[in-house]
Amino acid sequence: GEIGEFAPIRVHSLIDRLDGTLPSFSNESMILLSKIESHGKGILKSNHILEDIEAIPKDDRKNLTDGIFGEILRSTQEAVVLPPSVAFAVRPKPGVWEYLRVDVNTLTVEGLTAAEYLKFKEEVLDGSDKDNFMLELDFEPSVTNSTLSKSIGNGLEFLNQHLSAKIGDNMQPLLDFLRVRNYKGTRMMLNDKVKSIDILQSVLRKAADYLSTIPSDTPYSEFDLRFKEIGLEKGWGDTAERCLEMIQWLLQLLEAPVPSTLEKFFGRVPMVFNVVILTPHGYFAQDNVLGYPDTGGQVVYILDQVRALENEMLLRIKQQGLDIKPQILIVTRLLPDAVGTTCLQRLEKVEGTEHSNIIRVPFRNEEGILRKWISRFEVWPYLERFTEDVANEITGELQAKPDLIIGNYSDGNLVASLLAHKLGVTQCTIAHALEKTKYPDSDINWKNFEEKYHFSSQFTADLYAMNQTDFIITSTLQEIAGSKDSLGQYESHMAFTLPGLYRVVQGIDVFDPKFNIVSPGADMSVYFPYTEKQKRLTVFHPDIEELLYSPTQNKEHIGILNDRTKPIIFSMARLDRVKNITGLVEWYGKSTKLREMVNLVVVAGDRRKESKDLEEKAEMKKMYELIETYNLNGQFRWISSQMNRVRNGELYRYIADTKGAFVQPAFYEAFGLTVIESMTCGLPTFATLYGGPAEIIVHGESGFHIDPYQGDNAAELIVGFFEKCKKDPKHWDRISHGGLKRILEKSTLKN
Ligand code: UDP
Ligand code: LCN
Repeated sequence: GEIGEFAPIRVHSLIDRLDGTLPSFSNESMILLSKIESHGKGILKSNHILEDIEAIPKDDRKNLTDGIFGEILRSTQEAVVLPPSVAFAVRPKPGVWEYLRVDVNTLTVEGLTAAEYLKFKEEVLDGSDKDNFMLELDFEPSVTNSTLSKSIGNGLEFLNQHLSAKIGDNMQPLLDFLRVRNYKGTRMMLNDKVKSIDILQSVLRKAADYLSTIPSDTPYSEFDLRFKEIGLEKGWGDTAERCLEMIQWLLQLLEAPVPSTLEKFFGRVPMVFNVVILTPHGYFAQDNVLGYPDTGGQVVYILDQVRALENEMLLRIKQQGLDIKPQILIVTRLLPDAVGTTCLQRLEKVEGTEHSNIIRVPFRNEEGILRKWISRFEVWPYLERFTEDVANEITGELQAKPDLIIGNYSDGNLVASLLAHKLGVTQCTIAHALEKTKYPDSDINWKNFEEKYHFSSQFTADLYAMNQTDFIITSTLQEIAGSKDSLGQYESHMAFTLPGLYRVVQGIDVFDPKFNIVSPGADMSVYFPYTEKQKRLTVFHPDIEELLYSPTQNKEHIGILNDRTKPIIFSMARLDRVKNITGLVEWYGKSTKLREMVNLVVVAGDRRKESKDLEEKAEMKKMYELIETYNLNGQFRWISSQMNRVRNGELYRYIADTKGAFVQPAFYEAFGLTVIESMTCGLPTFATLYGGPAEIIVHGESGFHIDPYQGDNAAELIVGFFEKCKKDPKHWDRISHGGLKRILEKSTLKN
């Protein structure tokens, strides 16, 4: 009865099929279970389990893998061993998880809730203090979600269906919504004459009748007064044709709310004029910052997005017949000590826009303004006060409340959440990279990471923001729910534990319609194919040749390329550990064949000045050691970070002229703009199979996937490619074309 309704519901499709009974275990299953148990107390990853399966003689293995238990094992992500029990975290498909525990002595099986599984996991973690009263977090999804895999990341579509079902016959909320449309107090859409649904309907009919009698291109100004008289205000369209269209959609909606009409109608209702975009950390500027420790793709993404957004807003405002100047503010921190960049200026206009600015607000604490740069992992203590300061600054600047607040990365999303909550404004979240997925086991080992990375703060901020926000934009599907074989970045927040701190039993639902995928492209005026001869920026060639080949070694470049006729393999990234640039240098150093066939050039880190970033420092040291160990001079060039994007575009194309390739060797890449850039320039690309590139590239067609944990194989793959190109130069062209084709098909963010 009543209690049952509140008891946790256990839906264990796989486990139900196991039936909790012994007979479902074959002999082989038992052998395997004992084997897994024999590893002793601890956590096993899927590859360990696969190794255990492979150790079973081939013929016996078949019995094992054919059955339901085999099915479970194949989708097991993790097993927790605490003899005599073994618990399995099973992922039958992306975003769907089941947990079960087997007692190896009695061979009983029980299904577990996420909470029970996590508790069991906490027990095996050595040194973790047993906590019977640990905080448990459970975020219920916002609406009942679809569980169809194909609906992941198509939230808008789902919401339109949901909304049209919800509207049903009750049109009052729709009327209320339209009646309050205004810009700084000036009414739009409807005026006070429209008091009820009936009146609305008759006004719309009147307007439609009138509009169908006049030429479709009649400008709004010619019937402005007539509209006002019957109860309609500006905002329906700039011509008779567009007004009529919108009025007819609304008439249809009043009859019956069809999802597609709803989408068209709401797509046109003027709502967003002032946008605030938050990106607090780092160096955020338009010049001289790219390639610094925390200054990479996010900056490029936001600047491209702002230009595209402003264009779109201007177009829509005009087409709705409105005379309003939109405003976009990018809010970042002001860095008083950032000499040589604009990061010490309060206000900076975004190039190529009319109404978009960067506004900078300093980080403060009791002691005053924080003058120096600090790593993004250190910003947490400053963000609440920053939010207050930002609230004041933007109200002053906009003279209005923003209509939309967009957060970027964990810190920006936290500030956006606080601000949107405070001001009652719609919020959008963009993660760029969720660090939890980048650092393996950063949840269960959070204490080890804490001093350097403060993940307890960051993961908490992420969880809060992803649940607080109205919608989330991601670059790929994998970012949300991964793929058949890999975990999604958001998905990894569904259920996890930070032992001793809190346990998350329902962190996010990847089927939540708040997720929408918008894949960014590269700015095609900067990154275009090497074949577009007439557009090529040959003025940069002397500079680029100096960069690549000059015999001088200085703070800008070190290492000399002896043989200029060889193709170049190229990489460019911030010098983070996770980017694994030193890994690539090592693979190259070790591979005699690769060294014979190609030169290696990397742009990474800034040797022009002393680094303040721990990871960058360590990577630099490693790089110098590798140059020595493998005696790389003559075949390898290491170039300091390159901040001129336009010239970088030509650099990718110059590398393509050498018939070279781009290699992105990261241990994990959240999305990977350099991959997009190189493919857009027609440069064949090898990129990590962990993260975004797995989805961007179709292996063997539009580039290649490499496994950063298997350097020798990656080197072999690259050697194989260049050998094939030597025999058949068309092979290079095929991959080059394939990459470009893929980009043109996939990206939605175009300028
Ligand atoms: N970049 C650059 N100069 C450098 C290093 C990087 O211009 O020295 C640019 C690169 O072209 C790309 C961005 O910074 O546009 C890096 O984005 P990506 O998504 O590859 O990685 P992130 O740095 O965001 O992790
Ligand atoms: C941050 C990253 O690490 C990259 O993978 C993305 O491409 C970039 O942000 C832009 O979203």
